[in-house]
Formats: sequence, C-alpha cells, structure tokens
Amino acid sequence: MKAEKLRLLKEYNLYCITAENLSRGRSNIEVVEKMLKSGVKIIQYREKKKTLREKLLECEKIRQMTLDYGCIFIINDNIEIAKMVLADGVHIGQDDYPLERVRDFLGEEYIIGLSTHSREQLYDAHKIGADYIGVGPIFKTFTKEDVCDPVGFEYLDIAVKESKLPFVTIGGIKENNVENVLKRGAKCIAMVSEIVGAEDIEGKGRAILDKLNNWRDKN
Ligand code: TZP
Ligand code: MG
Repeated sequence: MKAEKLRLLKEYNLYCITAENLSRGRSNIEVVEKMLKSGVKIIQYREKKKTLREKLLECEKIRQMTLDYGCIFIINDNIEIAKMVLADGVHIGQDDYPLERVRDFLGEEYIIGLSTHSREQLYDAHKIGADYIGVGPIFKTFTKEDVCDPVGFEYLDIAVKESKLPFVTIGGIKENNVENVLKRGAKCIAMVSEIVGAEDIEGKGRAILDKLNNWRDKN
C-alpha cells in the first residue's frame, strides 16, 4: 500500500496546497473539488486558522473526495486529524513534533514529509526516516507567515544532486517561472497561491499540469 503511494508521489509532478485566506472567498472544499477536477493527484490540506473541530470535519470530506479521485491526501501539521480521517500522510516542519515521534504515532503506513532548507536538514531527513522532503522556499513568498529567507537555487541544486528521497520544490513558484525550476532538475512542484488564488482554479491546474507533463515528456 505505502510502496504504491510512494511510487505515485514520485510520478506526479504537481503538489497542490490549500489556503482558504487566498482563495477569493471560496471554501477549502470548493477549492479541493476544483483541484481534483483539474486532474491534480497530490493535495495537502494546510489550514492555520480554524478550530480542530472545523479542520477535522473538512478533512473528513476531503478524505472521501480524494479517495473518489485516486488522489494522495496529505495533512499539514495535524497528525491526530491525519490518523482520525485515515489520510495518506502528513507534512511537518522543522519546528513541529520530531519526525521519529510522528512515526511512532502514525506507524509505517503513513507518508511523512519534512520541510528542509539546508544540506544539513536534508541529510538529517534521510537519517530520521522521512518519506519525502520539501525543498524551499525557492523564491520570495507571501503565503507563509513564519517563512525563512528564500534558499534560492543553491539549495535546490544540492537537493537535485544529493537527495535520495523524492522531494517537492516549493515557494513562490508560478506558471510563469516554473520552467526555471524545472531546468535546475526539480520534478515535483508545490504551489499554493498560484492555484488557490486563480480565478479559474480548474483551468489553472490543467494548464500547469500540461506544462509539467510536456516538460517531463521532452526531458
Ligand atoms: N512552505 C515553504 S514556502 C510555502 C510553504 C507552505 C508557501 C508557498 O506558497 P506559494 O504561494 O506557492 O509561494
Ligand atoms: Mg508545520
């Protein structure tokens, strides 16, 4: 089961993350529905403002929706909710619970992703058993409040050469600059504001997927 999910995680090249505050008045559920219709196959629920109860109820719905579309469902931060709704995995940052504890809590079947910002964190992620890592922020982003300075291409180049784990490249990536990131060797791209903030989320998702798939087919 997990091996198959990890295979999909390596194969898919667009990783979409929710952000209701940037979604032009549309709910997380509406946004996820549009992402799914566009063909996106990895969705992360990221919600910093709501109560645990509200988050749980949304994640229950999204779990069912993602199952219906064969989409991988990752939850940011809330490892308890991930367990309660049987999500596919969680994504944690350097200041969240230590990964080893999250692994103890969730077990081997769950995918655990860890944000990294340096070579040291990359090697640490391999050692402590991350299933994939986040690499970024590549460019300046206004989406995340407590974000560190952009790591630029310097750390991306290190990840491309040295990571044995699948990685997701994130931070300020848009339809019009994604090619620069692909040229450095990134394969899976995470986007927040570019997709949730688009007037036509479905159209935007499809356009970016086409771009990423064309790139992969040519390279
Ligand atoms: N982690 C590192 S940068 C970032 C997160 C969640 C936000 C990226 O958002 P955007 O809108 O794609 O720049
Ligand atoms: Mg976090």
